[in-house]
Amino acid sequence: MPSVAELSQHVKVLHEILNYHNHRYYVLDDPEIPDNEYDKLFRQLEDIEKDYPELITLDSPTQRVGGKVLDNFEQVTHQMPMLSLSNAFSSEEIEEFLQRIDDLLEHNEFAIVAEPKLDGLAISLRYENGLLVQAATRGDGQTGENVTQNVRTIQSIPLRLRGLNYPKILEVRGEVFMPKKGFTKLNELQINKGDKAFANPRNAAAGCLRQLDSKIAASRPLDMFCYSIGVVEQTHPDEAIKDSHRQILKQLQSWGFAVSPEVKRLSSWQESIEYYDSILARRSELPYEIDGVVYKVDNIAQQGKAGFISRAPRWAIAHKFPAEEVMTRLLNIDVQVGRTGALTPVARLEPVFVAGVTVTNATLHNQDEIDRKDVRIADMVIVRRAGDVIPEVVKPVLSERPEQSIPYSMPDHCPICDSLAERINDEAKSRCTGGLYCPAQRKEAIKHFASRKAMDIDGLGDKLVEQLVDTELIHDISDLFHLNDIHLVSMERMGDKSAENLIKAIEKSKKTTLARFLYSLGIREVGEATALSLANYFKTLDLIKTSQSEVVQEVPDVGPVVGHNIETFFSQPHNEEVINKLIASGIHWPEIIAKESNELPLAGKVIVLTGSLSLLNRNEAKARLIELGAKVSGSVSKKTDLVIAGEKAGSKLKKAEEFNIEIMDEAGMMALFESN
Ligand code: D41
Repeated sequence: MPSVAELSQHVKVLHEILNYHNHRYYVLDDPEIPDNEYDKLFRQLEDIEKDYPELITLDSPTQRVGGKVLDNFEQVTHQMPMLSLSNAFSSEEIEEFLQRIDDLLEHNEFAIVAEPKLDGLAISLRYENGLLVQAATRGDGQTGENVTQNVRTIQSIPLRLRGLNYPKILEVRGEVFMPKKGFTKLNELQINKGDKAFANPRNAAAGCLRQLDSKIAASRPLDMFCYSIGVVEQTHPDEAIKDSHRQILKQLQSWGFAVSPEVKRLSSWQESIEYYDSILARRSELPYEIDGVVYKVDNIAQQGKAGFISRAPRWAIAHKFPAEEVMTRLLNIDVQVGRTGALTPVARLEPVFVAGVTVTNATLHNQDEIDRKDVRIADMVIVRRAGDVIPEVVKPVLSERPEQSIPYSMPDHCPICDSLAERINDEAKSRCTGGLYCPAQRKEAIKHFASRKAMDIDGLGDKLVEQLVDTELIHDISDLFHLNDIHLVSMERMGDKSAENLIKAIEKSKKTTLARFLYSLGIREVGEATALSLANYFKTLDLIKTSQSEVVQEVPDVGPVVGHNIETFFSQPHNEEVINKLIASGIHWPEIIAKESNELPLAGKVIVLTGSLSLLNRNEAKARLIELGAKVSGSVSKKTDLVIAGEKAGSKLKKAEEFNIEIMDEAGMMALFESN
């Protein structure tokens, strides 16, 4: 056990750290560490203060809710303070919350209303005689900043209340936020201008509200959902303001405010947990960032009965989601070599739990990205994983940067084969120039060749390919067909049975299609769809091999780059040799019978694909339609014969309806492919 003197020292250190981050977060709008890291430190201090109340000082960060206000904006004292929300991090804490309310309300029945917790900024709007006269940030709850000019530019906020039955004075409270799409666009603009990107939509929204030039603020996509009211002065006593939270929200909507579409009435703990789970499951689909859900007692009289503790109502609580941003150590940067020689820097991280999974690696993309973020080996970094998105390193925490740290540079030689690595034609990535001399590139080429959509060799996993190349049992893809079970059983984790199965799978893969074979060769930019178009157009490998780029470009969807790649690939003697060996070992495919184009089932039909498909990707669908004789067009016109509409189809589908064009869903398209 530490002594009280030691604890007192520790409390001082915590004050300093928390004050530093508080200032970054509240005053500068530029937090350095994720909220949950801050919360952890804050809880640590709270815990000590709970056990040793004598250590609580007036300047403790726990004794104030919020921070100082910058003096570039006029200060506004809230006539009615803006309360804060207590947080819960588990379903048990929600159970306790509901139990507490049940006690406070003396076991009378009560309803709970749930809504998502938007990750934006709380704000108060003041309307006098129906006109917006002032908008103020929450600040510390007592005093905020006058941001009226900027708020007036938010389209979803009424400058005059709709209808007539509004009070003489009305304060509306809610959350200002930046939708995800607008955020992405804004950051693209920032980067193109050479300005710093915002770390997340919340910071971007804060930056906009704090913008001294309201013209700049006007160009930025802010939005607001309202969730409560402050001061209300009635004109007539019979205009009674509504007596439940839900009625207030309805009333606010009628006055022209946006309210979350996810608001829901709940009647049990079970239902609140279901609500939490369902919103969490949809988190990444929602067009704005949320960091939890909020539960509130619906009835206003019951809210009054439950009362407050310090500055937070006892009738409301936020159930927070697991953090999407966490802090961890960047242990090292490894460089991976891809099939085409592209070098990709990969961050090796101290394992960290983020948004529900443990993350140990994150791509750093390329040198420019590393420079832009200035991430260095041994930095503490912020790692973000939103929804199913691949984890990414957001930025380093500069105040924790080790001394003597140096900027990171990608190696100028391939880390695997030591060939020169070059950046050509403004490409973002540098490439190993070793070609098939480079074992890494060969391994990737073989993995690609064997993959499901290529030759589909079952049982030839990545680890096995690596062993086979490392032990020099195989050198290129053609050697796969000379493997025997004696070779195979000498590999790690390879028994007689699996060796036998693999040999069978290799044998079976020899019977393939021209499209698969072309795809499996790994020609740059020749994906499945292009391979299928090439096969259907030329029908024989010989024709493809001998065609010049200009001829290849006659194939639908083949441009000069792909044309060039194909011509160059087949002009290399090494590739010619490998292909000959493959054919000699028995790879074959059925002849593609040349159908007269007007005999094809979709001959001459103009088809438009729209919306998102779930069973095929867009290019595959397109290639198969073309194969059946259709012309695939990008826009709907009177000449369109058929529109295939996937999920969330928008304006093209509408236009098709207007023009009375035949519409088919994805299932219909699949049935069409099936029957042909
Ligand atoms: O979406 C939110 N961030 C949100 C914040 C919400 N949906 N409801 C809230 N309700 C309140 C009370 C219960 C105090 C009226 C809040 C906040 N407060 C809040 N936001 C920032 C501090 C407090």
